[in-house]
Amino acid sequence: MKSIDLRSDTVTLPTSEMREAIYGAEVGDDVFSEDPTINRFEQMAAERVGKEAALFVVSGTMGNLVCSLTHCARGEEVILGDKSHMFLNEAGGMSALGGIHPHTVENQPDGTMRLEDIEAAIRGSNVHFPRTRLICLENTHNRCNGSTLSVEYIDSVAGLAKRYGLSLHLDGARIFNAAVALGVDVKELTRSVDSVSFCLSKGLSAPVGSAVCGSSEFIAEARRNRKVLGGGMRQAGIIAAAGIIALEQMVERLKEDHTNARCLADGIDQIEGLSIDLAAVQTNILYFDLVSDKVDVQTFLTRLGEKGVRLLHIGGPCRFRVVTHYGIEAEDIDVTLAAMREVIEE
Ligand code: TLP
Repeated sequence: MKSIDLRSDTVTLPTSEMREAIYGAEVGDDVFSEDPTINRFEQMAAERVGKEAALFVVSGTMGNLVCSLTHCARGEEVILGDKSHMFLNEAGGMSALGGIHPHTVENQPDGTMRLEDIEAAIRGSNVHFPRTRLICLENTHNRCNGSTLSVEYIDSVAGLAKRYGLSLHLDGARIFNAAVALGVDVKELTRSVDSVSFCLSKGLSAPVGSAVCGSSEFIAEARRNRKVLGGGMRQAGIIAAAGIIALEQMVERLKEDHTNARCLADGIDQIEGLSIDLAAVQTNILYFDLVSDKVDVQTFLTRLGEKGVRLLHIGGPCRFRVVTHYGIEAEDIDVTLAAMREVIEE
């Protein structure tokens, strides 16, 4: 029985091209900036998102943390969504390690924060207040149905940030999903942000790694902060080699994941006992609720697991998240839907 693991796109395995690239990677000491594969990857990453420079980091969490530390001094404040990954799922790293104060603003179901809410959260000059320094966006928005932020929206937040002398960071863990879903070049989505981090080890299937991109000056300082965190690696080209393949070969195929998610959502919508907001599904992440009185949440999860289908129980008492990715084929969607039907009917 094939395991259909829909818990996350982080479970993706490296392709054979990645394994070969890893095997053959030319390497050196990256703390001396002498790893040719890392240097190539960083140049490629920067070009891809239209920034001057890039830095290879081990994870999305490290990428966001390095950016927060680079933008903000201790006691300064970051405005970010109340459902953002940086706020909910990064172990409070910015506060724990950077003394940075998070100020949350409500995320709308489409992952945006209202401009007026952001503006209201910006602090005036007052001895009692922390100083606002940074605004963070997330695209696609994990907890808000994997929704995309449009170029216009990002530019409008950037305009607001500029007016108040603030920086703008984009958690672009799945920025290529957003670009593919919106049909725009990824550069459009990053053109007005000061920094962006994106992940290689989600839908792009590399085993490890993320990139942080921004101006040369910003990346020089970010490199220092990565070192502070113990993230200065030596022959790191071994892992960046897979990242190069990820950027070269794995971006366009993300649309297959979106198609599979759409088929899954349509199928879930047809199952009595499950409830889904179809209009919210835009990329490879979807959420649905179990509303059946025939089966409880734990039994639903366990029985699906016995049939080889794994999901995450997250986001609400009866809510589940499903993420499609490389390795999940169209026929797996049919198997998943049949399993869901059986578990509710049994
Ligand atoms: N998200 C993971 C879990 O942490 C929830 C997942 O399975 O979706 N930004 C966003 C928007 C993310 O979704 C994630 C990971 C990260 C940052 C952190 O990336 P990693 O796991 O590489 O530290």
